Amino acid sequence: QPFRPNRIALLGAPVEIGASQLGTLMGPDAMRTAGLKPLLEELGFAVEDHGNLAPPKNPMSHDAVPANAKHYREIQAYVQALSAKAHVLAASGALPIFIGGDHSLSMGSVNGVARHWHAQGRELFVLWLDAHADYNTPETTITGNMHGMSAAFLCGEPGLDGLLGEEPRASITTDRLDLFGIRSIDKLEKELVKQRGISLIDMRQIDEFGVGVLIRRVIDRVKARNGVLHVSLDVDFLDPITAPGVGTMVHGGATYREAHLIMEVLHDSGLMCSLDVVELNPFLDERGRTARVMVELVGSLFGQQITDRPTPTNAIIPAE
Ligand code: EXY
Ligand code: MN
Ligand code: MN
Ligand code: MN
Repeated sequence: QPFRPNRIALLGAPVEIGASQLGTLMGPDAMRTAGLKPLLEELGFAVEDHGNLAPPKNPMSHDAVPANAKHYREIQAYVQALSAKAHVLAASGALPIFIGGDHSLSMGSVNGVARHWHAQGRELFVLWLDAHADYNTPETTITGNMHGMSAAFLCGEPGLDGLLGEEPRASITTDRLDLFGIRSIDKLEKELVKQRGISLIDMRQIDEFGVGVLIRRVIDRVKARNGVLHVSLDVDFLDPITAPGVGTMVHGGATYREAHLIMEVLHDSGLMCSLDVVELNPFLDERGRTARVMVELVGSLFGQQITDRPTPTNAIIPAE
């Protein structure tokens, strides 16, 4: 059954050390400046802004620092605090929007949300809208940047086993992750994704079949298992022409309309239970243009539209 709360909980997670290029620290406030809260209120939601998460200075940690995971201790503090907070927000019945901050934050946000929904007996699926698979582990990574390891961690891959400390690890199974918009993947990462049989939609499939057909397939899979959907939206999913304010630019991304269509169809589905908007880097942005685009996309995800929907489900969808 659809999940349509009328309350939204905003939480900034201004982490930037999971990436090489600093600046996502300013992401949450840029989204606020771009008018996120009033736009959601205009759409009829009660919006609680919980400010920006400040992680504890010295986290409880008994594990050894793994090799090839840069700034592990600081990210560990963030992820543990964020997982706990995400669990509380999800349990409050509001729809949490986690504003980054680099993509390492999703190891905390998704874990906390998954803990809540799995306790409700619902399977949490994750739609990873990104130019990258973020499926590296400390063993496979080339850069050591933890924002490239988030999806792998969430699927229970080894190498960061002590990251959550006392926080229970609510891994999702690999058949509940949809990598969507991929156009940059590392050699070992690609082998691991293939070996796990993870659903990966790359830009070529988007060009050949169109996002409308492909996003409906993701929705049908979630619906078929009465699941709920966490959307993890990385700014670099979009083409750099549309979204230049990002540290890991890759040419040939989703157009402004392709991104909006995905949001609009997701809105119609009523499956979304939580959202990350990550990797917005105001330091690299052009007069707030990217922050504004991301706020507009969130508007489409929460029901901003010209004519009432949903499109009749008899829309033509090719066989699997
Ligand atoms: N695959 C590269 C790495 O692991 O460092 C690039 C990852 C970019 C991650 C950004 C958040 O999507
Ligand atoms: Mn990412
Ligand atoms: Mn990315
Ligand atoms: Mn295209």
